[in-house]
Amino acid sequence: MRIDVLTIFPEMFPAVLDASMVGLARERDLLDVHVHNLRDWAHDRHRTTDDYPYGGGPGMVMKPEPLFEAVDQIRSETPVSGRVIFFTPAGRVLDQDLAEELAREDRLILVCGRYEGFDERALSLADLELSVGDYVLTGGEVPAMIVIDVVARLIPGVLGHELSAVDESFTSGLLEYPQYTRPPVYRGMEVPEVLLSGDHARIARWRREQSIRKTARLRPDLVERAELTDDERRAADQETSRCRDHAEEGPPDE
Ligand code: 4GY
Repeated sequence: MRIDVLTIFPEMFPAVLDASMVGLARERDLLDVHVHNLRDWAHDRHRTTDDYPYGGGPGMVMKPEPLFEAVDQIRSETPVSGRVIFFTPAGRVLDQDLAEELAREDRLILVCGRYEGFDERALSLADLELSVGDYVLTGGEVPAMIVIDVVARLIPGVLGHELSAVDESFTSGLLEYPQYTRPPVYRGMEVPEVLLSGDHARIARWRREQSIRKTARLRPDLVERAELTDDERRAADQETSRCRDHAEEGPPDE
């Protein structure tokens, strides 16, 4: 996959691109990332990419011309034009399903804004307006890094992908079960006996149940959409109502 990034802060990217699985995917030529400085498409000697908002108001707005010209040129560099993504809190919220869809693309063009936002006309360049969550950041660079990170680990051939992808689809839409490593007892806290038993069928059943209960407790919204058997659904409902009861009971008296 090829990813192009358009930003006025290209220096923010090397640490994320060089480390860990993203670095490995690039070393193995499974991922090719090009970071471009939007100021290279500015029209004046100060390399200006922002301007005052029409109608007044605080802050500055990203000028449309450098964005249009940069996207046009970057798109023309390869035969596949690629999906253009603008980062904004007003966009579709990223989740694992959308990440898997993006990981199947040959090419992505990630556009990072700054200041108070984009000239509305520039947004017509976007195939997708994307949000990484319901909060406001200072720019689209961290969201772009999130997209690079989330797709890198889904590209087939990136270390560990095959194995963990199987596990993820198995637990489809549930939180991960609790994990333990040595030592078997730490500060009085014991590793659950089942994990030391060597009984793989029992371990698999325990992990599945833990995933369901944990998800019901912490993310009841995810349990509603998860694929569960009738028995599992009952266990989840039991856990959800148990938590609700505790919440309604309020803090314990003295
Ligand atoms: N949340 N998800 C987000 C964001 C900052 C002004 C446009 C988000 O994706 N982007 O908060 N972005 C703004 C800052 C220009 C981007």
